[in-house]
Amino acid sequence: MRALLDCGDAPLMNGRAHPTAMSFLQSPPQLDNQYREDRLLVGYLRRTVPADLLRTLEPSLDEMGELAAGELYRQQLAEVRWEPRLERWDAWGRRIDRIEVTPLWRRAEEIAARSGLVALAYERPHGRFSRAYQFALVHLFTPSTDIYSCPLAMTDGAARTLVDSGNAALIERAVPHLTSRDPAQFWTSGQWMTETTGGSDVGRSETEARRDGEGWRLYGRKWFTSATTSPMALTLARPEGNPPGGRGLALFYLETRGPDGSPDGVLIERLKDKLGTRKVPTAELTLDGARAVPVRGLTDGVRNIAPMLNVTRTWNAVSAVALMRRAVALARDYADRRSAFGAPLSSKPLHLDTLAELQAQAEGAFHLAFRVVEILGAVEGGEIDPGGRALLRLLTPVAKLTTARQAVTVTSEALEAFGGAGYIEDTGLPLLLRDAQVLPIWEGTTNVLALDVLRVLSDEGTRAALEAEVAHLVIGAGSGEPAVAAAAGAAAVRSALRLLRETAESGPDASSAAARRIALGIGRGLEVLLAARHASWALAESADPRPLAAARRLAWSLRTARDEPGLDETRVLATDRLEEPAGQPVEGATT
Ligand code: MFK
Repeated sequence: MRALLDCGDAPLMNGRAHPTAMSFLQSPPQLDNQYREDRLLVGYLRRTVPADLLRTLEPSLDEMGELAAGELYRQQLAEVRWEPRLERWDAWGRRIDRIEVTPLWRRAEEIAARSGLVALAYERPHGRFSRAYQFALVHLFTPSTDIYSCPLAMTDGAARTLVDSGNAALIERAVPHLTSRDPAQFWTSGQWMTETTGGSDVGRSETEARRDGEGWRLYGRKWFTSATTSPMALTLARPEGNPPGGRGLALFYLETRGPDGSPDGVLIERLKDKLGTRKVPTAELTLDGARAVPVRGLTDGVRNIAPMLNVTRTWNAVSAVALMRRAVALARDYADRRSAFGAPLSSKPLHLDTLAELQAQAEGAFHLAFRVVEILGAVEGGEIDPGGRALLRLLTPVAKLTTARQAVTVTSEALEAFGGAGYIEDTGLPLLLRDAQVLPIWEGTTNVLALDVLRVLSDEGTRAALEAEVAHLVIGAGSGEPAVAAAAGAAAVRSALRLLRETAESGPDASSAAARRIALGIGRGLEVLLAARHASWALAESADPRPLAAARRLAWSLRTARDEPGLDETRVLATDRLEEPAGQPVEGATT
C-alpha cells in the first residue's frame, strides 16, 4: 500500500488508494492504418488494377486509411453520444427548419468533397478503374464517419440519374455541385420516396404535383427522408389527373431552400427516433407548395428514379462490406489484447474459429460488392456488351441483399467477441450492429429485392449472362483447391437456377415464395466463386493461403463441400497473419 500511495498519480479516497488503482483494466481495441493492413483490399487492387496506375493511387488510399484509423476514428468515439438536432423556429418565431449535424459529419462532408468520393465517378480520371478507386476510398472512409456514406450514396445516385435523364437545364444547374471537389460548392442530394403508404409499394405515393403557371408545386408528406440537410432532392409526385400506380408518378427535382436560405415549401416536422444510423438526420417532411421541376416527362417516375436506386444499392453493398471489415478488424485486434482463462483469446481454437468465419463472410461479401463495382465502371464507360449490362442489373440487387444480411450477422457476432464490452455504448461497438441493421431495410428490403431478382431472371438473356459469369469464374479459379471451392459455388448458383425453373412450373406463388432462397443462393454461390478466383491468383502470386482458406470456408458453409476447414487454415484466416513469409507459387493456381 505504501508503494501505491507513493506513486504520484494513484487516486486517493479517504487516504486510501482508489480500488481502480489496483484492479485490472482491459486495454481497448486499436486500429492500424486501414489501407495498409487490409490484406484483402490491397490484394484485390493488385489483382485488378494495372500496377503503374495502382502506384499513383496508393498515396491517397494510404492517407484515407490513416485518417480512418486515426483522427476520424478518435473523433467518432469522442462523439459517440452526439446526435443531430432540429431547430424549427428562430427566436422571433420564423420557421427556419435547420438541422445541426454532428461535427464529425461536417468534417466528413469536407473530406468527401476534397477526396472526390462522388466526383471520381464522373471525372473518370482512370477510365473503368475509376469506380473501383472511388469505392476503395469509400470502403476505408465509411466505418469511421457515422454513415455519412448515406448522403454520398444519394448524391452519386442523383448525379447518375440527372446525367442519364438528358435534362440539359438540370444537368447544368445541379451536376457541377454534386460532383464538385470544392467543399464550398459541393451539394449532397436527398432521395425522397417513402410516404406513410410505405417504403416498398412506392406506387401508392400520395404526394400531388400541381401546375403553377409555367412551373410545378408539390403537396404531400414524405415519411422517411434520409440526410435531410441536402440542398436538393429527387422525389416522386403524381401530377394532377395522372392515374394511380408507379406509372402515374413523375420524377421531380427540387431545391430545399429559397434564394434567401429560408425553407421553400419544405417543412421539417420531426427527426426520426431510429434504432441505428442515429447520426443520419432522417426526417418527416411536409411539402407545402415546394417548387419542383420534372426531370424526365410527367409519368413513369418509378422507372425514371431506378438509376438512382441502382447506384445507392451499390453503395449499400460497399457500406455493408466496410462495416463488416471494421467489426472484424476490431475483434481481431482485441483477441490479442484480451486474456481469459490464462491465455489470449487469439490462442483459443474456438475463438479463432469464430474470427475465421467472420473474416470469410466479410471476404465473400467484399468480392461480390466489388464485382458489381467493376461491372458498373465498365458499363458506364461503354466498355461492355449487353450481357454485361444484364449482369449488372441482376447483380446489383443480389449484392445488396446478400451483403446486407451478412453485415447484420457479422457485426452481431463481432460484438459477442467482446463479451459485455460489445454491449456498452461508449465502447463505440454497438454502433456497428445498429448501423448495419438498416442495410437490409433501406433501399429495398431483402424480400422486395429478391422479387426484383426474380423479375430480372425471367429474362433469358440475363440467365445466360449469369451462366457465362459462372463459367468465366470457374475457369479463373484454375485447378486444385481453388477449383474445388469454385465448383461448390457454381453448384450453388445452378441449384438456385434449378429452383427458379422448378418453382416457375408450379406458378407465381411458388416462385415468389422461393425468391429469397433463389437470390441468396446466387449471391452466396457467386461469393464462393469470386473468392476462389482470388485465391487462385493469391496462391500463384505470393503463395498466400489466406484467400483460399476464406474460399474453402465459404464453400463449406454452402454445405456442398464435404470437408470441414482444418485448424491450421482456421488459425491463418482468423489472425490474418502469416507466420512464415510466403513461399513458392502453388501448383494448379492461375494468374
Ligand atoms: C449507406 C449506403 C446506402 C445509403 C442509401 C441511403 C438512403 C436510403 C433512403 C431510402 O431508403 S430511399 C427509399 C428507397 N426505396 C426503395 O428502394 C424502394 C423499394 N421498392 C422497390 O424497389 C419496388 O420494387 C418498386 C418501388 C420498384 C416497386 O414499384 P412499382 O411502382 O410497382 O414499380 P414496378 O412496376 O416494379 O417498376 C416500374 C418500372 O421500373 C419497371 O419498368 P417498366 O416500366 O419498363 O416495366 C421496372 O422494370 C423498372 N424498375 C424497377 N426497379 C428497377 C427498375 N429498373 C431498373 N432498375 C431497378 N432497380
